[in-house]
Amino acid sequence: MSASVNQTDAGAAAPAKPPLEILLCAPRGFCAGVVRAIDVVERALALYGPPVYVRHEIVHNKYVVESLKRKGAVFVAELDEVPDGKAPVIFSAHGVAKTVPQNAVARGLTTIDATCPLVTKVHREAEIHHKRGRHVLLVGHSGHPEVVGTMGQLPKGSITLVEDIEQIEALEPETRDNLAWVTQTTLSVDDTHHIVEALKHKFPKIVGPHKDDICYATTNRQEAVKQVAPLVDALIVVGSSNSSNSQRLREVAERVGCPITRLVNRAEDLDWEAFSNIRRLGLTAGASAPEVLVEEIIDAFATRYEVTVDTVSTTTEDMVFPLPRELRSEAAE
Ligand code: 10D
Ligand code: SF4
Repeated sequence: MSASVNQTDAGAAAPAKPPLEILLCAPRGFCAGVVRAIDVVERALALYGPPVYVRHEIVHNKYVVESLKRKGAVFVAELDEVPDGKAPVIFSAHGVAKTVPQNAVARGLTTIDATCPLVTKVHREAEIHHKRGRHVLLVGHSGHPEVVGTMGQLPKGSITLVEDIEQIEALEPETRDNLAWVTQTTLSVDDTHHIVEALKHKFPKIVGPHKDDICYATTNRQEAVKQVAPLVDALIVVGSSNSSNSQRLREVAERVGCPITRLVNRAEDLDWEAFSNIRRLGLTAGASAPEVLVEEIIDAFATRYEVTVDTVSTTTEDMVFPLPRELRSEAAE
């Protein structure tokens, strides 16, 4: 009797995986403000011991927030959820209205401010305009915590939110001659340019920053996506859905004509159907998304494709922000 072997199982090579070229955008992922904000929570945990309270997600990333929760951070929406006592409360990277630290101090709470210095810079700009008697127009997205924080630097009625170009036509501030504009830091560079041009056209005497208040990280990540998106069949942005800068990256890719664009938290959120016929994939990450999640996405594609990875770099970054004084090692010792 001849030995029978199942020819399909033994000897046959696994079906070849289709090739996939991944173009990694650089810069991508963590910015200096996010690194600093996460460090603030970790150092506060080391210094005070858990729990430390954090008002609002320290940065808009689910993975980051969950990891810090496991280390003892307690995230709250408002100060009234923080119990009286010695545990500190940290303000998120997006910044807070003036009333927030005032209320915390009135309650005797220990506060640590993780607001990104580039957001604080916008707060100070708004304040200076107000002191010089100017009404301020803030270009930004309604309800975003950074917008709430910036508006909350000035007394009610001294600052008006401008969300889009359509709104400008109907805009009738009390004064036309004494106006200033500032912006949220994580907007679309192109949309903001058009909005600011329209403001200058309608109010020729309006004053503002040299270009805008969009930060270096937002600008650089959008520029890298602009370079990569026209070259690929699909582009994935790693980031959470409430992250403004991450949403803008997906939008930029879509606007330059990339046929498939997705904002995903993690590999488990990929809808594989959408990526079934692609040969080239663009990959980037929002300013609050950790690199480990980019690697996770690459690994997930590597189980289905023969993956090669190339980086397209449009600029390099070396920005570092020092920790708040009270957490620097010399102060902590
Ligand atoms: O939503 P977002 O882009 O403003 O914030 P995210 O936490 O995703 O990224 C960091 C940006 C900050 C803190 C705003 F400047
Ligand atoms: Fe700061 Fe820009 Fe990062 Fe926001 S995105 S935390 S403004 S560096």
